[in-house]
Amino acid sequence: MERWREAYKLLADDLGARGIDVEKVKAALKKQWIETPSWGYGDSGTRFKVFKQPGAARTPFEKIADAAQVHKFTGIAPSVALHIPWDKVDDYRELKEYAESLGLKLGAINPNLFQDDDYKLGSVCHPDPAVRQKAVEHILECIEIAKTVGSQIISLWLADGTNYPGQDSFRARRHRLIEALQQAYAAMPAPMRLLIEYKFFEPAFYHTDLGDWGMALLTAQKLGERAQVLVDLGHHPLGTNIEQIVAILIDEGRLGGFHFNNKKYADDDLTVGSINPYELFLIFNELIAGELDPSVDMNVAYMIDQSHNVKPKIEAMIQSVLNVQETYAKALLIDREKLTEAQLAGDIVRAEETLLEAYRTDVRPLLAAVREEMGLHPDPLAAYRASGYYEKICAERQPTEGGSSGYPGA
Ligand code: PSV
Ligand code: MN
Repeated sequence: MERWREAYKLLADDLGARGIDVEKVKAALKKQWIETPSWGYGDSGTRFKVFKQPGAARTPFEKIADAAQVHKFTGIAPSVALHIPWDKVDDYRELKEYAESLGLKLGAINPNLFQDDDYKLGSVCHPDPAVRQKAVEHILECIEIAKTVGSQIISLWLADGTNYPGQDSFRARRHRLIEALQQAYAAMPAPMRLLIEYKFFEPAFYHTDLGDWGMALLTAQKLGERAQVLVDLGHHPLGTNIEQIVAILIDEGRLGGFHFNNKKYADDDLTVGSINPYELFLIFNELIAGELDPSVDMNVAYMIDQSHNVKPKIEAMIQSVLNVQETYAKALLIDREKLTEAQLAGDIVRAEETLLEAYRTDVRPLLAAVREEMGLHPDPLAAYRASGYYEKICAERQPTEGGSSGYPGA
């Protein structure tokens, strides 16, 4: 018998003894859905250098083919986010059908409001109404694409901000932002949602127009119920309590989505769970608490936002999906009754130990069992490596002149 099967038996017994319904945990794991980003599959770099990768996807079709590999081996990454115009094609129906032929859906549509010369002073916050109009029209174009491909999410990240004190008026920019987004929101048919992402600096270094979750939330509230906040884990100052932000957004019914990644310093695009796995666990603790609370309505899109410059892209994406899965599995093992009891009794040590008991559980045999029940190989990364797909794309795809994700330097 394979080692993991024996380990699973022991673990299932142990979880049973802890009062955990293993079948319920497995059912939740089978339903997990993590979207991967098209821009994670093409060549990309920093402003210093693009290290081109053999076999990197060069077209939207190739990006989708690579995303399909991630889903094929993990079983829980059934959609891919698009970025327009990086993923612009003549026929979006054809792109959708191609994705579907590989078992994928097209997910969030991300407008690009930061790479045109006109956007030097901003997009929807720009002082010139003509530039703002251009930005709004691009969002409207993305809404049309979303309708065509059957996507229900417009995911908006703005590079808008200023570099120098006095450069522009914070409040005037805010009014322009709200006015523009109101126009876009009005064009979005239900149940399409607008996810508003925030980031505290970069590329603007003095102020960002959507600098934190408060600014994003206030903006969402000015638009309507289908405007929600997107939390990108790399977009907070060091030391920020992200799990608390998540809890409050859930409570307000405004947590719309996630961009998973990890940071050591700022928006580093490191592999999710690679630097601070316990933080990720605490975030999932809040998410599961929200899911179990009938008084809140949750519809959260879980997405990865990572562009790997030096790791092989498909492997890095599989690794990332698995890290999220493992963390979710651990958080599902939290004994919530025990936690609430300890909290109400003021038993701080017991409360914390309840979290740690789940966090310290080695869930790998459980995940292997789930994968086997889903008809997957118990070790997705090893199975991908053995599949020959990487060798195939290296042989088939000759590198492009520039990069192909559209990312800076690319
Ligand atoms: C830039 O910071 C960024 O990484 C944002 O997180 C967006 O979500 C992403 O690019 C795609 O535009
Ligand atoms: Mn992001």
